[in-house]
Amino acid sequence: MRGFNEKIEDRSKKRFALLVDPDKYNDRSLDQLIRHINQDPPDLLLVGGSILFKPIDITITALKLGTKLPVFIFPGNAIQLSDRADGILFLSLISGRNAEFLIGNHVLAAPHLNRTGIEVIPTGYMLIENGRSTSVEYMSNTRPIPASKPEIAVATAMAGEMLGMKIIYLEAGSGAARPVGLDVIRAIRKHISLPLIVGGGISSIESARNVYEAGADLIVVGTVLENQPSLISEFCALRNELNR
Ligand code: 1GP
Repeated sequence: MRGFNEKIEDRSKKRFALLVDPDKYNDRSLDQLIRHINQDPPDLLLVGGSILFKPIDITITALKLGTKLPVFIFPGNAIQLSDRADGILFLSLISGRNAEFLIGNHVLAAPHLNRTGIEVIPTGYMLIENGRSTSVEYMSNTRPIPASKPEIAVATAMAGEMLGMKIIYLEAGSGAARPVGLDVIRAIRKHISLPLIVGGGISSIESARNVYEAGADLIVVGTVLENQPSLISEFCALRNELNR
């Protein structure tokens, strides 16, 4: 499936991705999630997390069998690989200065990805400060970009675009108290032409609307749907409304 890249490059539409952290679901809750997904489908499914106790293969297989959506790996590190996925967001943590997350994990993963042939999407991944420490920050041993310095975020996103990234992903951190600041999203939107993904801390329809209106092409929602999967249809309704 080569769908995701074409879809995401079509910036005329707003999109909604659901992030599934395999550790947060058991067989029963995953079945329930799949039922909600099929009632009102998001545009794609992402699977991964900063640290995982369960192999991602099992969750990816269940999502592939239970839904018709593209499933992409959202890897926390180079061991989160699976040939059952349609593709992978090949995240380079360009907001940080840790070579392992800029290129080291990619070198480890490249032979495996080459063998499996799944779609690889070069993604400039930027962690934006959010008032408290996040799993990404700790696990990647990097510092986020200060929320009060949109100019640093803009320059980082510009550099990502110049380096050939296909997407920029602005991350507040999973379960963040609030999403990436709207001023940061707006400033980046003004200066780059790549598709913009925004995730972390989007926990209400209102915050999703604000993030879309600030310039996000695709929003990623995970944590809030773990306990309230029925909200999927509300996020879909918002996306549909904005695409009308
Ligand atoms: C995390 O951006 C994703 O990497 C989603 O965040 O779990 O807070 O929705 P939430």
